[in-house]
Amino acid sequence: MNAIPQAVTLTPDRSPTASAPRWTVAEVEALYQLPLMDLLYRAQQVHRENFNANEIQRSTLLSVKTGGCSEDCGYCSQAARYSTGTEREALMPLDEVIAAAQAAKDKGASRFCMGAAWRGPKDKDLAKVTEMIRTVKGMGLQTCVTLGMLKDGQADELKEAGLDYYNHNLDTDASFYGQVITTHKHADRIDTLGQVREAGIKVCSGGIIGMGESRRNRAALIVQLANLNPPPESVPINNLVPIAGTPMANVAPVDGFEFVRTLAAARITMPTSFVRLSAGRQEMSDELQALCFLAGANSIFYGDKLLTTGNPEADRDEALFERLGLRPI
Ligand code: SAM
Ligand code: DTB
Ligand code: SF4
Repeated sequence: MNAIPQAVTLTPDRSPTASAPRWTVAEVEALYQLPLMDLLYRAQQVHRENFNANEIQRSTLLSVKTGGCSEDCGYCSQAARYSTGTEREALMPLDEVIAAAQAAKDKGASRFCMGAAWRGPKDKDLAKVTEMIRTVKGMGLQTCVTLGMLKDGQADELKEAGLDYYNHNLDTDASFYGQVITTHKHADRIDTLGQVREAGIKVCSGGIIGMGESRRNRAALIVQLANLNPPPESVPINNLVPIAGTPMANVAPVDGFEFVRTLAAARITMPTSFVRLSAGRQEMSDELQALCFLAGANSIFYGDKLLTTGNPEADRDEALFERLGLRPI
């Protein structure tokens, strides 16, 4: 077998006695620079050491509070300041959440993720969300919420309600962040992740590819995620869904293989995390999705809608799983 070219050490010491492994941007850029076949081979090795490579986790999303957000995230259909056509809606009543969660469970999802277009939750809103979490958890689904930045004590309330995962994405490299979002900082996002971790909730955090960032920015995002101690249990990698009316409506799409490389880099640097092939899947061919799974993605959003944009129909995903011999977990 040919050795994989290694300009630099590609795997830091991850033995139990080693201090927390730290990846450098140079090391992750070196992964990106590998010939694709070598990179995929390496990602598969790491994947198979830690997971059954034929199993995929499925989470279903529901937007429980859509639109009207105060923040200026340049990619987002829900930011009030951009004319995207997304209507502002009130927090969804509990019975509608229950109906959606039941439908997701019936379709075979293992986790139900509820998203709200907030900078962060107000205490009176949080009380309603904790009720949703308690109810969905009681239906036998894992729970995840994404509510924006948390204030002191809010993570404990979520934990107490039975929350399994909190999603809060770093979104992009700290040095590119200011070109995407100005109304809050990358450091604010790290702070919220710390509060989530401290409360004993599992962390779901990833980012978006295709916002005009460089490969170095992509490598730096992966490093910032992988060097969280511990790394997030769940890492959603989104391919930008361009939204008319936002500043990113016309950004040139990233090459599909570059997206695959990003998933492989996430897999290699975060060996035991679930890496989720997230937004942008509807625009991908079945073959590109299969390459993403080969690169180590082992989770998807399942159901015909993300928050405000489309996702492949559950039946199309079922058929793809069948054709690839993939099993849900
Ligand atoms: N307001 C909360 C927040 O910002 O954390 C939760 C909802 S926000 C919509 C959740 C994540 O969805 C964002 O952090 C971003 O990574 C992803 N996202 C939003 N719009 C997207 C788009 N057009 N394309 C790809 N990913 C997107
Ligand atoms: C994540 O990383 N991606 C999901 C979820 N976490 C909340 C959201 C994707 C949103 C895509 C654009 C939309 O549907 O509005
Ligand atoms: Fe608001 Fe979240 Fe959209 Fe940013 S990503 S505008 S915080 S809903």
